[in-house]
Amino acid sequence: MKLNIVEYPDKKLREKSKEVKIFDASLHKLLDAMNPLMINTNGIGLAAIQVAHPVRALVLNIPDEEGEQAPENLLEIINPVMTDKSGSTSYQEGCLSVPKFYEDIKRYENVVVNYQDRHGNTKTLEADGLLAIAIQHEMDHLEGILFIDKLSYARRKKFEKEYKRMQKERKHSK
Ligand code: QAP
Ligand code: CO
Repeated sequence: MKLNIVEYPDKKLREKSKEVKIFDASLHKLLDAMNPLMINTNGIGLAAIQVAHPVRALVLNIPDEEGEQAPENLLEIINPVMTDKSGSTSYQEGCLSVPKFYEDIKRYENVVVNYQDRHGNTKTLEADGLLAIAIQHEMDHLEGILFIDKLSYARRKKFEKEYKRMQKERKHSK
């Protein structure tokens, strides 16, 4: 399965993703293609809508102390629902769909998420640290929300200007 990352300002990223109801081979194929794409593009999280599949599925792989993304640390999260949240933290976020741009974003410090695995089994995840941040970022994608939407008006303006300039440069070097 050949997947491409959808980049801002593509309107596709604004779509609300649909609940997964069938946990079949086509879902497994999508997840199996998303995982290596995330790793190969230096990502720690990727939502299906970022590869143009508007379904409530995402993958995460938070690097360990050595900075390695071990296959056994891969999380496949389907139909997530946040059941608890607390605290506040801030982190310099990026996004594979908004290349080369990073900004401090405020998130909950601790979250509890109910979700399903690739077979439809129900699971609960209690997360803190980078995992908690990443899961909030990825769950926003399911609603068509990007981290740049959380910037102040002034910072968003600055982003739009910088991003447009960068896209022009990228076009010329293609
Ligand atoms: C979301 O983001 C996230 O601009 C996942 O040139 C971000 O994997 C969760 C990436 C921060 C928690 C904290 C971005 C790779 C990867 C880029 C990513 C880039 C190459 C972003
Ligand atoms: Co993202």
